[in-house]
Amino acid sequence: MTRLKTSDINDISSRLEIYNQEVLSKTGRTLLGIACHACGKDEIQMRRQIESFCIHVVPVTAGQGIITDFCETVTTILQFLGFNARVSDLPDTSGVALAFENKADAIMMADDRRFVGLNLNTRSVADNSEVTGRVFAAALDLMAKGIENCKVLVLGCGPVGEAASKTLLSLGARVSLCDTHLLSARFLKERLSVYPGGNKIIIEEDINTALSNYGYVMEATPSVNTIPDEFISDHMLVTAPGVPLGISKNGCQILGNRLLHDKLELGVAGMAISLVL
Ligand code: PYL
Repeated sequence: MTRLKTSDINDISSRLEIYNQEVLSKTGRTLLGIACHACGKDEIQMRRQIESFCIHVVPVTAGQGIITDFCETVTTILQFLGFNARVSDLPDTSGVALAFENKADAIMMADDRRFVGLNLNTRSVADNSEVTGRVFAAALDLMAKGIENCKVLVLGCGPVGEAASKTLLSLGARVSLCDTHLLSARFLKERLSVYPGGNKIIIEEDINTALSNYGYVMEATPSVNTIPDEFISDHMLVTAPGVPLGISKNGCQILGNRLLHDKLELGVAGMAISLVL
């Protein structure tokens, strides 16, 4: 997993309204709407519940330590969605204890391995990688106005690509996998074979050849330039949860409204909604 830098996230809070409108124009739903779509929850009902849902975002000093603006940005995204969210006054163990003592409904926190949401009442865990794959797959379904029976190329067979593939299969898409490590693609195909449609998964061994044959792409790799400009076709739709973005600035210009990418917003929205019963 790529560790975010402050420079990756320090403009998110100030651009949330603009980004929400951008997401709405690309998918027909807002950040909240996509998160609800991904979690199979009713948006109207969620709006009623989230105002009283208290989330403490707890800084974690372990490992490489705190990323300046990370907890503040997560909290601002949650508040934008309507949650009663705050950054904990204390980090680590003390912050977790404070959340329980203040009867918070949930905690969000991240070390160098995992970024999770924890529902303190139900004990449910929302993992950022899993949820991010799910919400970006849901977003692709919305952008495509229904992904059922469509061929989708999933680039990157890590935790995000795996979650995205499971969601795409559940939506009836025809999933193909591609990874620089062929074994990763083979192992994921094996794990997905138990899901409906999983036994029809194709492994694409050459990404550039593959890109010319797919109109729908999920870019879930931690690499840059995964999708070279010359392989972007004029009807391609791309959702890209991968950090850093695997498409060049020029590639982003070419794709325009046909590309959806962010580094925290959709994943945080999906985590929070998945924590609310
Ligand atoms: C959650 C992000 C998405 C991509 N990479 C993940 C990452 O950067 N993880 C590390 C997060 C560390 C947060 C730090 C803090 O400020 O509390 N422990």
